[in-house]
Amino acid sequence: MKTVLVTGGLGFIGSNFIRMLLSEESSLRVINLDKQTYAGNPENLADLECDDRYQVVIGDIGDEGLVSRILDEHEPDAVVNFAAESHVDRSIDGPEPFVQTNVLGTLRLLEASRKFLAGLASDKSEAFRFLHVSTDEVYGSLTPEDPAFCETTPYAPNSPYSASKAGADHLVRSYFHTYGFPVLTTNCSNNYGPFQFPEKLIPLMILNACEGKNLPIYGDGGNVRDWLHVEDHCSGIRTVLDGGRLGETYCIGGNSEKTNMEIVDTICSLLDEKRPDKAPHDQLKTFVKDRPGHDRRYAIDCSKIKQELGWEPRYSFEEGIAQTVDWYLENSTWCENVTSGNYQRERLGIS
Ligand code: NAD
Ligand code: TDX
Repeated sequence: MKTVLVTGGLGFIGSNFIRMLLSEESSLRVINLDKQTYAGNPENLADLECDDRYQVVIGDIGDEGLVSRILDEHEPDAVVNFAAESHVDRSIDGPEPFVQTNVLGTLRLLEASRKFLAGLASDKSEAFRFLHVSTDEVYGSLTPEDPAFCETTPYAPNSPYSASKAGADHLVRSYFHTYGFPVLTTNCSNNYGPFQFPEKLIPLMILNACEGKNLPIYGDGGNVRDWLHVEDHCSGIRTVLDGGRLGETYCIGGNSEKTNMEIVDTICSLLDEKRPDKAPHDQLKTFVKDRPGHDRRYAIDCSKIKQELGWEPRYSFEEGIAQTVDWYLENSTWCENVTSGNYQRERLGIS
């Protein structure tokens, strides 16, 4: 039986990844190390509570002693690192936790994993992989005419969030070149889909629109992101874990560039169909002050992962966004527990 240590698996993408792994392979065990910050929600994996192939450990990737104990006890075949502070606006309000977790935490996770690998028998150590999940934001911002980001685009991070992710990516790279440590890195575009915390654009707009609240659009609404359904991101990570070349980075994207205004308009039209009593939802659109240092455009050229490993996104944006709106409408208990803060009651010791 293979074992994977996933970090940050109570968050949006990590929880989708764990569910995908366990549904695809019966002979797999997953250990989920998660600090359970505000972004870590145990309800994201409530369906796995009784699955004895799944175990969660509440703790910090920056706690090297804890990470070493988990590695020694479970002897995983791979580590997949999702754990991070992930929201750009929060990084502008307070950069320090981003450096703590994204840079220092990643370093400690790397260091514990490197020491663990050194003690493994050669057959097991040859198969071991450390996959680091990163973002396209490390490449900076594009003009409308620029070609899309690819693996050779120079790093030019513009926010404390992207700077901290860039720092982590460089450390991961250095472990391959310095120690021969078997790393893989993925740099992905904006994700959307079930279980995303409603501080990010798409779930925020869906939930605000349902509640008749304003839909805050930063600046002129013309900023462009390349949207990828979370299940496609997870299948891309799986593909790289299984077949990626050691030390390489792989860009993952959705071939789906949209302005923020297009995203909000699409969500409003879908809600007009599904909740006609509250139409037109687009009357809630409100222009607000722009995000400082707001990157204008991101786009990913994912031809490397397609050509080398045969990966392509399965969802069109139209299918994915309709499925996502339906998911938020159908999962009102999850949404209420997140918006009320109830999902944190156990963590905060409130009965
Ligand atoms: P998220 O904020 O939803 O989840 C992050 C998870 O990490 C949470 O469960 C949190 O409790 C946990 N965590 C935070 N600090 C930790 C620590 N010190 N130790 C252990 N666990 C910790 O984030 P997400 O959107 O699921 O993103 C996951 C990863 O994917 C991140 O590394 C992010 O940079 C990257 N990424 C995200 C996107 C996106 O669009 N969301 C796109 C590309 C890459
Ligand atoms: O209320 C809002 N209004 C608005 O106009 C919010 C929350 C966002 N926006 C804009 C800012 C961005 O141009 O929407 C766009 C998307 O914003 P976010 O959802 O905050 O995502 P972004 O800043 O693009 O970063 C996301 O994608 C890359 C994730 O949060 C990162 O973790 C990932 O690395």
